[in-house]
Amino acid sequence: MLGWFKKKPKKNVQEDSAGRSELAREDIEDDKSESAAQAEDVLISEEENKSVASIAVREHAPETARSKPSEKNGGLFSRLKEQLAKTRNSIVSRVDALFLGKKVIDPELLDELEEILITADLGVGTTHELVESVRAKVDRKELSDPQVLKRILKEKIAGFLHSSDQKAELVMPAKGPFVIMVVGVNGVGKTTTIAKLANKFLKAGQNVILVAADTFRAAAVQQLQIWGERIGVHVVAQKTGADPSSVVFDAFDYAENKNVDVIIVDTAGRLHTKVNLMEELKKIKRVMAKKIPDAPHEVLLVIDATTGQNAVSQARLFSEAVDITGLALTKLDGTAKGGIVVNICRELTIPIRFIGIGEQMDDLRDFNADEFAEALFAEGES
Ligand SMILES: Nc1nc2c(ncn2[C@@H]2O[C@H](COP(=O)(O)OP(=O)(O)O)[C@@H](O)[C@H]2O)c(=O)[nH]1
Ligand SMILES: [Mg+2]
Repeated sequence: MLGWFKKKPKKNVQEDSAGRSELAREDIEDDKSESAAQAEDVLISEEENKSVASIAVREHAPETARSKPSEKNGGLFSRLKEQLAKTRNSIVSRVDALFLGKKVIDPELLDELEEILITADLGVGTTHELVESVRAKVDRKELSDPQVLKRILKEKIAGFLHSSDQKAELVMPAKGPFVIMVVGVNGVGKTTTIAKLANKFLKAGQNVILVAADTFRAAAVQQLQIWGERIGVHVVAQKTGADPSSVVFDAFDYAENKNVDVIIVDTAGRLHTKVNLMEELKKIKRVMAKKIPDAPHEVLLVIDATTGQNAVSQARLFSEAVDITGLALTKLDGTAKGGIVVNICRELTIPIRFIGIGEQMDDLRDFNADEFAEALFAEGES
């Protein structure tokens, strides 16, 4: 996802209402706007703040330097491990327990392994494939040690996580704003994810605005406005009940005049019974394209990892209506069902762009398959 922050060179002398875009990359840490600084007092600890700024700094870094583990990355990785502890325990600890006192890997043990993987929400197909590959190794007498089994599981799982890898990073348009339409059912974490995402762009020096196109609940518009104030970004909104497409239209007008780099659009997750959500989302998309031909450049579906397999059906449903281009999986910190990430990577061809691992600003992470597999199988701590 760093691609998003890399593609568009930051403007050095570009004015925006908050004066934010004119910050040179080097200045990001110490030259913050007042409102952003205020928001950080509340939301972002000093360490997190540094890591967010590192997104912008990494724009300059060569590939090799970026992939080298640093103390800062170490800190970020510990947090990832810590936040994935529930899922890790539901897989690794139970696999360990399974082998306790057992000398042979028998069919009964493999059945139990299957149950563990299903409970962690890896899905039936994924689990079956994993267990079969373990069974084959047992049959060939290549496997008797739980450590080896764990290694095989880790390798296979990492392989699945890579299956939705897509080389093509999203390219921010050279001209005009980058439009992200965020969709998903109510309560999955759309608005929160938007705030975290906006903050990332902000830290990378982009001029961001938010659009309150979830006009169906009074609280929704207000919630986005509160986030906008906290992180210091402009929110385009109309009153509750307004036509979402008209709010989007307003926002695009605003963006034209203000040199906006990124427009993030919040949408409803449920409508009044008579209005069809998917039809409404399609309409919003159509309206966007009328004003900015390639927009939306990204349709980001937010899904709540705690809903397990339901997440996969949600992804399919939304995909049919609005061509989802990326996924954000939230609440991985609160669930033992984080195995859903593996299943989604295997079942869907939509890349996971972000994972939400907590309520802090920096808890929206770029999804990295290797890092995720590593964190799932990490030993000892947290
Ligand atoms: N623990 C945790 N909570 C989250 C995460 N993302 C969102 N939430 C919480 O989920 C709830 C619903 O989020 P909201 O953004 O209002 O969902 P929306 O209805 O889709 O816009 C809020 O209480 C958020 O704080 C996450 O990654 N981890
Ligand atoms: Mg919302």
